[in-house]
Amino acid sequence: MVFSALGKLRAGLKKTREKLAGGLKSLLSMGRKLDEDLLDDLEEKLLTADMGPTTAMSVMDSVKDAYKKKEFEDPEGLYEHLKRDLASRLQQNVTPLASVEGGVTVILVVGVNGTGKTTSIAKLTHLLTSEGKKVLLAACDTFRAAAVEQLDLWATRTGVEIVKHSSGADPAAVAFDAAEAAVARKVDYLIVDTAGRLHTKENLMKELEKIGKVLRGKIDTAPHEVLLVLDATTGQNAIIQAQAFNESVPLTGLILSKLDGTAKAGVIFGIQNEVDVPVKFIGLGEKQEDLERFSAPQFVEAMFE
Ligand SMILES: Nc1nc2c(ncn2[C@@H]2O[C@H](COP(=O)(O)OP(=O)(O)O)[C@@H](O)[C@H]2O)c(=O)[nH]1
Ligand SMILES: [Mg+2]
Repeated sequence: MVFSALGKLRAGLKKTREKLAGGLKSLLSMGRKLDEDLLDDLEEKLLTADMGPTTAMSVMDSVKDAYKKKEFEDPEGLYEHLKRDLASRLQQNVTPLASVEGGVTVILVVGVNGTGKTTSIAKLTHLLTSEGKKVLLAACDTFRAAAVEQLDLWATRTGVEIVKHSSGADPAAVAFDAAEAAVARKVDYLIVDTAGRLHTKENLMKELEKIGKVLRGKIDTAPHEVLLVLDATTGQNAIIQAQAFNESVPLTGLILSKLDGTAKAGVIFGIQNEVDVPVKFIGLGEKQEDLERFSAPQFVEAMFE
């Protein structure tokens, strides 16, 4: 059976749908009266959801405001209001993946170790090559021995070339060779894997700046995208990581990974409410086919219907 994109998303979001949407629905459709008591219960429910307290309180402000203005008259109307409110928080600044006309588009992929950077690069490579784009990979995570090998394996599987040095090499030197090769081979996309050591923020920043500078030496508008990978299963930690990275690296987009099977996908509302960077891709598994371009209306449909 072929899974449609929405079917796969629906399957991935099943646990969140049951927990978040199901929880709200059962609270708001028990034939209860629409009163302050119900609003208190709703607030309690939202505060324990993965969107985080800041976003939960902001949603409650919107609900209370609409309640005062009598914008809905029963719990079902309140549920519809909630759905619209949450959906609207996902639709800000949505921009497609950068694409440099007639040149190389450079994508820098950053994030904490284990969030899914390398796997997401493989999935993005598959998505772009299946659309006829020529992709080159740069193994700039030289910090861990297995990292270069892992990306190399994905290059073979996805049928693209890779620029790599041995592990322990200077990431900027890899970036230099990769940028040169990308221009010479006229690729459409150069995707750069990086190390993720957030606990030494200064070092990480310096390294990413150095990689950026070296890339610009060959491709003067690079990087065109800086994508941060966030692991949805870490819940509110993902919000904290997005804030921390966004303070030190100018991010252009987010990849929310591991949405398959987690009950914590509600974290996306917190991420988009508290960090002004759009989710561009979502990861729904470990295989190269398991990445989708983010669509807020589809996501909301899969989450609530
Ligand atoms: N279930 C699931 N696992 C994922 C997803 N993305 C990555 N992983 C797994 O998460 C682990 C860490 O991924 P990796 O790409 O090595 O992370 P990195 O350290 O950031 O490069 C691996 O076991 C991946 O297979 C996803 O969307 N869904
Ligand atoms: Mg990696």
